Amino acid sequence: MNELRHDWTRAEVEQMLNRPFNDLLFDAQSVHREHFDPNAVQVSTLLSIKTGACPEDCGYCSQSAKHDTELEREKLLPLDEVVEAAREAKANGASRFCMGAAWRNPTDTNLEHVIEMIKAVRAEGMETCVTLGMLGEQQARRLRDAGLDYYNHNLDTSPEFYGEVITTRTFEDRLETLAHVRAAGINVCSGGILGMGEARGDRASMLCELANLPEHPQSVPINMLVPVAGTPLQDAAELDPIEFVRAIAVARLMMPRSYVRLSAGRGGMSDEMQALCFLAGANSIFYGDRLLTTDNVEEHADRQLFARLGIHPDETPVEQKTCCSA
Ligand code: SAM
Ligand code: DTB
Ligand code: SF4
Repeated sequence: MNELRHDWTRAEVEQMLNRPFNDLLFDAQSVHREHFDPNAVQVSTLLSIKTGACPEDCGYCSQSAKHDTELEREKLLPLDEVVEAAREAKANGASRFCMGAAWRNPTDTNLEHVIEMIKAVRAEGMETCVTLGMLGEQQARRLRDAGLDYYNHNLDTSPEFYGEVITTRTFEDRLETLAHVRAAGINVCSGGILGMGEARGDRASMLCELANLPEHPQSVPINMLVPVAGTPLQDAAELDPIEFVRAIAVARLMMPRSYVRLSAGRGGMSDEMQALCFLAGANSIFYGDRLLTTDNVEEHADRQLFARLGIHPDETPVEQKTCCSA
């Protein structure tokens, strides 16, 4: 199980998801400890730098202009507010600062502003990640030249289920953006959302797509749907937590050297479920009271959870995580 594979079939991944839970978790934890400190969790903090009024129609999202949510739109934040938020995140123990903008894609002028933010946040001694929507080849290179560490762009779900959730851009569009990011030499952060009404086979298929990319994404965020009132998915049936843990374990087995992030949706998870996710190989979280537009777990609760589990924040510098491993 040590080799990095890029030739998974949906059927074999489904079989992995179907395994007896104890066998699956044992193997995932064993593989996890071959590659990582089992008690270290990477800590990232999110900031929405441009909020709402997005032209895309992603069925889960509070920020789509096509859904009638209560969200207040906000223009691109001024640089000083971003730097202040990054300083606070660092003081609270985060090592990576992730900035998200509700765009279909950034204009070149947008990109100029974001580049200023990336440089300023890096100057504070933090790793940087941005998620700005679709990206052209040249734009990816400009971000690389600015020193960007990670670009987040999720596949979100399986190619088969995708059309049920998003119609304004295709699964292939997403693969193309990821190719541009990879070609520029920026670390890829890509994962998806579970609990949108997809079948187990769709979870298998999404994991297959992620692991069969030419390089495994260095960071794989697995979000549990945060149901937002006014979105088409507001009433989606809750996913069995055990199914979610299974998907984390299989992600760990398929992408043994990637950081698997227990992402949005932790607010709806018990401490015990999160502990199972860490046991299954999750080793990154979003920390801070807010995600982009919705509430996250409160910081004091996360500190308590880390203390109860004997987990410490991961401090590996980005240089040691980049390239060559995937
Ligand atoms: N607009 C950019 C884009 O879509 O590429 C970046 C921001 S978008 C909010 C980033 C990711 O957050 C989405 O791809 C999705 O996976 C996740 N996300 C958004 N809303 C969510 C929700 N309600 N629950 C869980 N995950 C969510
Ligand atoms: C990711 O996979 N999850 C983060 C980040 N990448 C940008 C976003 C989660 C958003 C949750 C809903 C919200 O707060 O708007
Ligand atoms: Fe826009 Fe991103 Fe939300 Fe989709 S997920 S509606 S692209 S902000």
